[in-house]
Amino acid sequence: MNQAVAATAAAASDLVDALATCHAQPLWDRYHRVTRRLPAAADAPWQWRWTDMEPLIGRACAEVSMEDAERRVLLLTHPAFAGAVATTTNLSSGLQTLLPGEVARPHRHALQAIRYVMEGAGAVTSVNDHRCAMEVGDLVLTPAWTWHEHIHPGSGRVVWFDGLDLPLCTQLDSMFFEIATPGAVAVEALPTRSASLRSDAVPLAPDACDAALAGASRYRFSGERAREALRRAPARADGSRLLRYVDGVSAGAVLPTLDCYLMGLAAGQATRRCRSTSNAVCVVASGSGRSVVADTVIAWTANDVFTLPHWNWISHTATSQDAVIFMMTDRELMACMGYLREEESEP
Ligand code: 1HN
Repeated sequence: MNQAVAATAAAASDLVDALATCHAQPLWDRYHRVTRRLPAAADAPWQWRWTDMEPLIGRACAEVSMEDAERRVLLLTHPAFAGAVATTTNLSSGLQTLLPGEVARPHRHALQAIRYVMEGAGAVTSVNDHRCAMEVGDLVLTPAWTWHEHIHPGSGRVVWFDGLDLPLCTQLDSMFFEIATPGAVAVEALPTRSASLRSDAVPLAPDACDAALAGASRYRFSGERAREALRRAPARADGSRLLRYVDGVSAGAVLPTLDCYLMGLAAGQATRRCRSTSNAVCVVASGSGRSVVADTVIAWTANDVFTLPHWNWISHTATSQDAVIFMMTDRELMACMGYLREEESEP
């Protein structure tokens, strides 16, 4: 190093130190670290196999009573997030179980949540006192600040997938939580504002969209209707079919932060590779297959849960007939923020 360069470097470091005493930093020496050229998800794609989780659900039912648990949920927490309740960026999820006769008392929170039923029937989620039946394949919405309670007057265990925007809400420090007291007043959720269109997906409205914007029909999508709509949906160029669950009024995403889809795959035909700045958690509704996520291959079967972290090239292939995947994404959130970027590779 010549003398002039050394003097400049010393002055620069002196300036950095002086800035630091005032809790300031130079942008010029760290510009490319601050403005990265590409997203790089912290989490690798991950899978929670039903064969691993099912025995743990059995143990939780035997060892944890609803007297001791606000909710009997096994949280699916990715190791990359160091113990935080996150399944992938912006999204958390869990497997919740209710036994016959049990009640998970009413509460409400700032979190937006969805419930996708994986096993059983006969349970009910009350959303602001509107009773939504829960059977395999049903989707129930519990929008931010709606009272919700889970009860099981039926028989047999009911297991469902809980999906929430917990990492986002935590990051924004916008969490509120309340337990219901008798006479608690309910506030119905506002319709969503739709930012992102999806011309390749068939929209699936809730069970009914009544004018008063209330009632269980607004918060529930029956699995039977979804399956039927998926069968009728036109196949895309790669043979797959895509349904988008939509808000009954806006026809946009079901919730401001959670955007849900049902995808049917044609056996043996790989879907077109695509990548997106949005993240997804997938629940295998039926069948089996494999998904290639960047360099990782995930072999999946019914009730497995796996993630599609953002900005990885993704393709799915069914190895059985009737392979259907439920997907919870943050696509609408990203679109609202102006951060949604999506690409498809040539076929
Ligand atoms: C929650 O309130 C429920 O209300 C389910 O059923 C899962 C995961 C994290 C935080 C709150 C529920 C949850 C949750």
